[in-house]
Amino acid sequence: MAIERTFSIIKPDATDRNLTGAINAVIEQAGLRIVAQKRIRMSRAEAETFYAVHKARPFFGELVEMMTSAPVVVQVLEGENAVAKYREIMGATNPDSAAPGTIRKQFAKSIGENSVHGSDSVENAAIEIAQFFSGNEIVG
Ligand code: RTP
Ligand code: MG
Repeated sequence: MAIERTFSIIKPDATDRNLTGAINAVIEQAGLRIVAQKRIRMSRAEAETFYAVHKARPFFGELVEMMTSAPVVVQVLEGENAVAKYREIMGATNPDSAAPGTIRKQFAKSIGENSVHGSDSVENAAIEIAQFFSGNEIVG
């Protein structure tokens, strides 16, 4: 099994409800290690860059508004198959479709306010990590 790193965001709807610790407990219980973490207020430019792939989608404006509306916690998670494992414990984008026990099933409010982000590939994880962390902030 490959040891990977993935990029995670605890989104505004979750920080707003004081759920950082509860979500981190799910992450750690799944065997993923939080090797970097900081609480930031995402700027509009950062959110637009981060979600640039969704620029043409009808929900893009709403998504940028949401991501900049309150603090987020950005994280690097490390472990075996970290990218796929985190997507699995996050659950489906829409919490109504998410499997029982997943973060989104337990905590998400809606398809937009869905509590967490996780990278969808090892390649994108590296790009996303580099957007928010310098190498010396990640301690494996
Ligand atoms: P993420 O990128 O945040 O980890 O989520 P994901 O892969 O499960 O979903 P994706 O399709 O990449 O969508 C990115 C985020 O955009 C918001 N969204 N809103 N209103 C809507 O129909 C809608 N669809 C997506 C969500 O916050 C989603 O996580
Ligand atoms: Mg995505």
